[in-house]
Amino acid sequence: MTPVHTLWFDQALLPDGWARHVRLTIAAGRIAAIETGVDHAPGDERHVAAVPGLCNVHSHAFQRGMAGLAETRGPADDDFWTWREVMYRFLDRLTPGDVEAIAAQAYVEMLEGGFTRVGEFHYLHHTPDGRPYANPAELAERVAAAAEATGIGLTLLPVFYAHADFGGAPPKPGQRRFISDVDSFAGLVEGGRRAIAALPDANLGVAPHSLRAVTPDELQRVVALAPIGPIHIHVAEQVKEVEACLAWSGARPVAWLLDHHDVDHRWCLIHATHVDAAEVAAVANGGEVVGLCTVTEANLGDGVFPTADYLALGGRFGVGTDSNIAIDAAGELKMLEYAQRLTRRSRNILVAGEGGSVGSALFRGAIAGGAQALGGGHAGVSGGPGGLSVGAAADIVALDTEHPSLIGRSGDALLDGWIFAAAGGGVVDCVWRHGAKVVERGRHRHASAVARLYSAALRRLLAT
Ligand code: NGQ
Ligand code: ZN
Repeated sequence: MTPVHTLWFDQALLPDGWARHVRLTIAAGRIAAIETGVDHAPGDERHVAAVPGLCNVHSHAFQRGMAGLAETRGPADDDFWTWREVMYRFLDRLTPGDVEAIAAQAYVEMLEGGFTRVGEFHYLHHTPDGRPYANPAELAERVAAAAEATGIGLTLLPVFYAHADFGGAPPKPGQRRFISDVDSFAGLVEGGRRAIAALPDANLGVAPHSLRAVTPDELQRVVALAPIGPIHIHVAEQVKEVEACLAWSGARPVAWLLDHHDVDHRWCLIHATHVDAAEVAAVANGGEVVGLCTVTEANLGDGVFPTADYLALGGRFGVGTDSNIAIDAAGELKMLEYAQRLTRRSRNILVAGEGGSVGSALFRGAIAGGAQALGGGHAGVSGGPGGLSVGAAADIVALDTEHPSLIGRSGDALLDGWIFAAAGGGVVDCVWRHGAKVVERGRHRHASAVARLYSAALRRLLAT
């Protein structure tokens, strides 16, 4: 029998805007009906304010285990590339059990913060000595197990990684756990498909790691392995990367990609940080999404994407927690606006028109772009509309309107209070994922068990 239940909210953010007295009927994990302007009925579970769960378009779950461990200064100037060395040393020793325990902790934190789906950009494929596991998709299965245990929606993005730099440079020893050729990668994609088969509304795409890590020929063949799923790629995160791409091809990375591929709505350009005005316009006028991970981009000293110019041209974006240095959905949206305020020395930038709420514009933008980038909410089809709509997965966040930063507010002001004024969290009250309540009073139902496994893994890893 299909379980059916009803949730009633005093107010809820629907695709057309805030509505009052909203009843959602949930059946088999999906929103079967939406009524507005109705009284609650016996049997309705009642809450005050509902918003759709956000999509986290870009995560490397295992990096949660090294959060805060790369904040001491090295012998010379530190940058993205010295951080990457620290990251490579950390991942060197991870076992499959570690990968699962760390991912589960990361996913619990994502759900507790209001993310209900994650795009896992999964590139840790092999054993510590760089050989495939007996089951080549072992680590994808660990990621899927973490998603299953925590309930988060999973868009698995197996990563193709073959080279250390533009021009097909051979991989470095620190990259040995990532490396495939296109044929063995096709096996990883198939293994990924099997790994997620039992998960509700999981989705599968492919992720060529970056233009550095693939040759043009490999990129063509990897993209062809995902005829319908999302395609994610790191692009133009570092100035050095832009310069290397110019030296190699005469074009900047984003321009090169747009020139050589039919970059459509299935593509998500992660960290399109360093783009010139022509690239901004071309991406905004195309169908793709940019994946902005501003907390990580700040942490790694990447630079600032010209978000205001891009949005003014109608560009679409999703947000991601990437390195998982701090897993905080509202914090990602806040940093997006604050980076613009700091560089432009003005306020209330990423919203069009007088009277517009910045928090609401950011939240709704991230809902739409995130759904497009990860798909899955609508029967595994990339590009679903997202949000609380009939047929969508019941991925719902109830806000604690008694939080000091939300008191006395309604509608968009709740989003502004959450995003800008509620440092330290505490705003997310309940989260339903695929219709199941996985977070209550801000706490995931398996938080303690997941934390125990995480803590055992971390103690062992940090002791060695
Ligand atoms: C990653 N992370 O794959 O984890 C990358 C670093 C690289 C970010 N770009 C490695 N934030 O890009 O080579
Ligand atoms: Zn990344």
